[in-house]
Amino acid sequence: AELDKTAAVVPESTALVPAPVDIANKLRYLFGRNGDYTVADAYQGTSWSVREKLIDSFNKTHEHWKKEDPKFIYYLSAEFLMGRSLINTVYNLGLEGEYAEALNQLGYEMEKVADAERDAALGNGGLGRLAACFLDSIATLDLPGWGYGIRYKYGMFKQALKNGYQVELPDIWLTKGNPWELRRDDVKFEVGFGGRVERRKQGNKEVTVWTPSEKVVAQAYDNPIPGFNTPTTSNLRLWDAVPLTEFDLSAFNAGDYDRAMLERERAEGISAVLYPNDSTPEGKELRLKQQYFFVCASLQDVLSRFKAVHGNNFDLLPEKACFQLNDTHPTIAVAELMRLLLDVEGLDWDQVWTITTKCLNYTNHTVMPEALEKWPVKVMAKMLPRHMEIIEVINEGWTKWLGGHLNDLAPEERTKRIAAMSIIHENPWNKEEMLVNMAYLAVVGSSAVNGVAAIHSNIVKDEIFNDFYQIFPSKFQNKTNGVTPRRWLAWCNPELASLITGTLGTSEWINDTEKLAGLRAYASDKAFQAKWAAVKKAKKAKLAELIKKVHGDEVNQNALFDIQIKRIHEYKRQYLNVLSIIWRYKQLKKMSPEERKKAVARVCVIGGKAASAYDMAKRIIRLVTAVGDVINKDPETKEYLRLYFLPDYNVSLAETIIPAAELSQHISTAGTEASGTSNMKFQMNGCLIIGTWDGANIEIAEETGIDNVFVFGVRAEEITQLRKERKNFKTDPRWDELMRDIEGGMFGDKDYFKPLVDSVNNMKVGNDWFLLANDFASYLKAQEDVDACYKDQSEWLRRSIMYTAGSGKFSSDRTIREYAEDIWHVTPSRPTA
Ligand code: GLG
Repeated sequence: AELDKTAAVVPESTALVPAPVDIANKLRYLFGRNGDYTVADAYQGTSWSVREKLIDSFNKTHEHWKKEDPKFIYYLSAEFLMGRSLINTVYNLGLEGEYAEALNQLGYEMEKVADAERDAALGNGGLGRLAACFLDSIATLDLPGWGYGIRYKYGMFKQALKNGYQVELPDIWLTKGNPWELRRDDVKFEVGFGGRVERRKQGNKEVTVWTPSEKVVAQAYDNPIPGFNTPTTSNLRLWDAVPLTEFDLSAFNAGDYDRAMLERERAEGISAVLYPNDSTPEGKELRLKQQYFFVCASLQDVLSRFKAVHGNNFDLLPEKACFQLNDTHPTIAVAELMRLLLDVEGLDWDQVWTITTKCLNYTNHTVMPEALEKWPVKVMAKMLPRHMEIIEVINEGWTKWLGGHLNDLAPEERTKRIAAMSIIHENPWNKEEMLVNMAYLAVVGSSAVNGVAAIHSNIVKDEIFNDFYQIFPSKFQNKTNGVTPRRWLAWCNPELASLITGTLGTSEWINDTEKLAGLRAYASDKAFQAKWAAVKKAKKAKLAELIKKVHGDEVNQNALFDIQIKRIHEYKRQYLNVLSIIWRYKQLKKMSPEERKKAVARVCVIGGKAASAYDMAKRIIRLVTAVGDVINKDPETKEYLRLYFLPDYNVSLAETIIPAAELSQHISTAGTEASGTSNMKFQMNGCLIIGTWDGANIEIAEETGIDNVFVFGVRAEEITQLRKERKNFKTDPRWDELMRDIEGGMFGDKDYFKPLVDSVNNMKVGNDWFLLANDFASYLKAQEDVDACYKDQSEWLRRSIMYTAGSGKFSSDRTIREYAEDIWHVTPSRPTA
């Protein structure tokens, strides 16, 4: 008999079940719980309930895109630092009222429940968080686009303090299940490594066959990304590495159980851990393996969808797909797309090169020379023999073309220039070794290359890739970073958001941050300033609560909350901040009790992780905690100055700290911080900035009004010269005094701090590469200006309002619109609600 199919039709959505009932249902049937819930249960029940609404929206969006077949942008990134999802999903989908009410009925508060979620920390810092903000904007702007990356089993390590030193603990984030992902058992691809390459005759054609010696399977997991104020829900597809067959039966039959298990471990090892290094790449083979693993799976996935619609009409590919390489990590995509089209699809070299370069674009995120990845030819030839061949052919063509193009140059000069621009070159430290320069491969293989702030993009053009820029000036662009105003203002600071909405008479600023400029009209309005101050006060109370929880100390909530949170790195100069805190402490000590009462009180907070192998950064953390131990206990001064290191800085901690900050520090040596993105988050939340003329600080100052920002220090153009002259630089007597204090053991741990002192003070050892001494005096002066301004609360509040008002440019919606128009050429495609 005919089956009655109508019986199996799913209703439009699960919206018909009231949320409290649905949450209880989820807890009963997914977790076997009947009442008596913990907060963790409430989180699980709520998330699994919200997940269904998210999937409804996801399915609708993808049905729509399938029908429309628009051009897609694929954001290839080794890192996506997503943080928590519950609040973001509920708010982006507009379900906050319904779920807050549901939780209330069950006896819970949304904020507490949300706190039970673990961060998805599949990224190190700015680069990974930028990718996450970009996905939010891509979905919000209805752009057909996906992220592609790796589903690390262990994300960024958890940082704990032991006696003031950093210790790293594994981030076991998936043990309680992950309601925000969807395993796609029907989406998996084989990825090979090693083996040999042969030419075979096929009819009258010669074909290349790569037979890998090792194969694993990439298993897809989809992470739906809800846009705000739109029915669009996009996708982040992450790959998990699994063995080819659950058990290698031949091994198993032979009784070789161990071998089968080893096979499994080796496969799973590929997606096991995120490399915890910021900026500097870890030159390990496993890292190259990870890069190839996710790039190979992602490209196969895109091509298989393309072929299902367009067959073998690959000339159409650049009109249907483009890829953004997030730093050099996914650069092997140049060779992999070539390989798939040449060897698997059988196209010709010239056609394939044209298609490949039309599809790919590259973003550079750092000027740190050690972060421009280079892989030894030997390593690449062994792991990816076919790719190495392809890169050699690309390079032959490239250098030959260069020879012709540069034929005005004198022969000797020309040879030199070609060698300098060759994708494959000698290792300058080891002439025996040849390297593949991934950044050069990315530049040659892409349509567009961009930096992430105006100053950085100029450095990209004028320094890092200047030879290339001279030949292809139009390839180079700037795309100043941005951050999502949803997570970083509206959702993490609802009090400020509602004040803004009430004042502007509309919440449209959440989608159109340029509207925040309307706040300028209120900047000097005393009544408005009072409301603004009240919000900041409430947020400061929350941070004070957190400090109490972590350190057990009550802090003066009327003090200026002064924050520096970011990865610990010498170029970011947390050390300089600590020096100024020590100086402040010493001045307070010299004052009479009466004088002290007139001083501006400060609560200083520093947070950030040091790469596990970055010795100097770990010493900096210890210096922070050691100085804090002395200052925070001093009965004479502790009302006026505190210093706390907040461990395990991550996305959700940032969501608590940033709204509470009054002053934030972005004090990298000019020309070293490509952009910075936390500076934008602080700005949105009305936090004043003390900073160098570096990265996006410059554009932030321009938008806020330069006089409202505490700018100090030397300029990027001066750095090279100052470095040459640093040996003869006459240091400030205050600097000398502080060096003697640390060296003399004022904060204990003398020997441990010696290398730190030497790195900036002993010209035979560290050379003070990041020029702390050069900026020291002007930094102290800027800090005095901060104090003076804080004493005039009305002026301080005026500036604070001007920051938020000037933050419109730094929405990632603006950034993504620029990418979409200037680089990707993708246009919005919105499903009907
Ligand atoms: C980099 C840079 C940051 C930049 C971020 C995003 O160090 O200055 O803001 O990328 O472009 N490696 C990074 O985190």
